[in-house]
Amino acid sequence: MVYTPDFLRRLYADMLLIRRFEERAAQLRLAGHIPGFLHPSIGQEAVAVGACAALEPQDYITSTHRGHGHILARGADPGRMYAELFARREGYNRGKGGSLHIASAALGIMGANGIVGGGIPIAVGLALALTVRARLAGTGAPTAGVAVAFFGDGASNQGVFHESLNLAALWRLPVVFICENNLYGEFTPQHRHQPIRDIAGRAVAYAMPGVVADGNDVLDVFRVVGKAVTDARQGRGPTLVECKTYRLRGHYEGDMGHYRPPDEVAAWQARDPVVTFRERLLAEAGFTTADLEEVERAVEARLEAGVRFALQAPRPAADEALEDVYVETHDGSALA
Ligand SMILES: Cc1ncc(C[n+]2csc(CCOP(=O)(O)OP(=O)(O)O)c2C)c(N)n1
Repeated sequence: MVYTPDFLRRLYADMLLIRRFEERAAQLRLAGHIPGFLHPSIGQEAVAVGACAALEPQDYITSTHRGHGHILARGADPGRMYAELFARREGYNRGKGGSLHIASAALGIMGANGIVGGGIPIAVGLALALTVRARLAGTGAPTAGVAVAFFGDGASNQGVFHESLNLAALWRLPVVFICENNLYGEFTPQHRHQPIRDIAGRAVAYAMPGVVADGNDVLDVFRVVGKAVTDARQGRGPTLVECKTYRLRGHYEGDMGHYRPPDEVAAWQARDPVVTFRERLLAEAGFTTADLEEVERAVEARLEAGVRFALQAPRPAADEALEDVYVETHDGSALA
């Protein structure tokens, strides 16, 4: 497959945006601007960017506690994301979601989720809604869009993962399950919590395709997820995609990662998805250093403006705490 320079540039810019966004967020947290935990996805940028590049505006995603990358790859504004991390009113969820719970219906981001596995059944529900919507529209298309659930290797041990795959396969729903196997669930290596290597193999139990992608290669992720998305869009049902990758930082910002062998970390650092893609663009795609420096300056400028915007944004008032938590009924009383 031949990709246009614009497309390749966009993939690089999006991966770099995620990398620098999170590096900056870690500094801002140390400086006291971010309450609560941060779970960086540094090292996993190729999964978010490759997968979201295969989606269209009408599609939906659900995300996890490690969700900044998915949300940025879906087109979120870094300023509004920083505002959310800083608990400011201009954030995507008026400062009440924080790092772990960013949602934007306008961007098709139906929630990052602090509950491990929590986004998987939501994506199945979205996929069902998309098929119902297509039927009501009467266009004859099998679906009005595709839903994608991002989750980790640890989440694939949750009961809800199995229930969701079962129902999605049974009803041939337009959903793509993307497992980011970064080899650890919190501080536990994969071989200590699963008797398998390839999580994609779990698809067999639900009679759906299970495919492995190189999660550190943005073009491989795009290719594999692209096929799964096309299948879902054309009514052929769900796919389980496993992206083999690695988180280069701790489970949360501040975790020093002493449970990991240094040679393992070094081996994956040598396969850094942002650095290796940059090298490929220079060696194989005709980009010059000056081209990429221009992209890098634009990313820095966007983030700089985003931080300034968020630092100036107002904080919510205490009495706003329960707004948007309960649905108002016709007479204004709250539904529990
Ligand atoms: C239902 C539930 N159980 C346990 C936790 C605590 N917890 C937070 S992150 C995590 C590990 C998740 O691992 P994985 O799904 O592989 O995602 P990763 O952190 O590797 O991105 C756990 C157990 C939780 N948040 N929710």
